[in-house]
Amino acid sequence: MKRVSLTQYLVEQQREHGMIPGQLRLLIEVVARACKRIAIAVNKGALGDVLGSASSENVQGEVQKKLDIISNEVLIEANEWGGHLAAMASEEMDSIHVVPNRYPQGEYMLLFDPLDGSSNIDVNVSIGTIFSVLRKVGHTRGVSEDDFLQPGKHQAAAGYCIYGPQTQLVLTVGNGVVAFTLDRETGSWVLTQSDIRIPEDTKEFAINMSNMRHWAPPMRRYVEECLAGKTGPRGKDFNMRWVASMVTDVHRILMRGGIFMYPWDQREPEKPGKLRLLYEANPMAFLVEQAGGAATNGRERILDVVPCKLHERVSVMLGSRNEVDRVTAYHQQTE
Ligand code: AHM
Ligand code: MG
Repeated sequence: MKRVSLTQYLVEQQREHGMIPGQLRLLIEVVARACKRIAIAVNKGALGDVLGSASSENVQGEVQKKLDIISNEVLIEANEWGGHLAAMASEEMDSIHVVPNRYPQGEYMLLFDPLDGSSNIDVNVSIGTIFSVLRKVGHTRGVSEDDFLQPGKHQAAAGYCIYGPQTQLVLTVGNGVVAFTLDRETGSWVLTQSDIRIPEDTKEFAINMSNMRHWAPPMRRYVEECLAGKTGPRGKDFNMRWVASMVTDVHRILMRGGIFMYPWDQREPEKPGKLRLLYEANPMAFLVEQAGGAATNGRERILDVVPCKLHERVSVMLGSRNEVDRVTAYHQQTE
């Protein structure tokens, strides 16, 4: 089998489709390299003294795990000197990290959740790094938080790295979705899947069912109909999966279809949902759409949502198109 490396894939995309300017190619390669370092730390586990909590909280008031902090630092250190970035934003940082003056400023902005699914770190279940790339618009000098508040449809690239039985990088530059597997012996990312497609129909849903009594009526209706099985209105039996690592749950959907939902919950009525728009929902929505699926917040396409703040939250419904359309229609009917 001819092995295609990440570098070769990016060079060919640049040559054949003009999709990837040089700075963006460098950016993606640097992120992939940083993910390799995170994978090494994740794999060491207790042997590397990386498990457990640090004694700090992030801006969302969540206790940070040691690996959350390590992964955040790895991504920042790897990315700040290359000249491809103007600034970075992360789930683990209150405000943006502007590239220091001693380095040249590039035209891109990188957003990430350095280690998503933190609750799974200490129990040895798959976790991941999610990233999104935006271009700085306008030619004004400097960069501010406002530059990051762009709808997801403007992303130049997005992807995630999953630290599971295999370490894989799943990527879109707006020309379909591809996956690379890390070859540990050679240290290189090898293309293992191209043109990933999500089937339009599915019999599998993913949601944290323990919150069912707190959901809005359209959400309960959708899941109750799935649970009713063959003799219910859907006329088929559904299976359920919930890893509680968004990267892992979305990866499963990209590999074999399904619908993933993290809806609004009446316990915190002012919050639209748990997941963050800019570095969780947007990159996943871009990947899912590029694979032929759909992604909404129950009312509108996630990629159309115009953010008001950096750590904005959003309801998420994504995956197989016909199921996402159905649950979105249920929400729209009650407006
Ligand atoms: P995190 O960014 O703090 O890890 O939280 C996000 C995670 C997602 O990966 C996952 O889909 C969700 O939280 C799980 O939530 P719950 O614990 O309510 O099932
Ligand atoms: Mg997260």
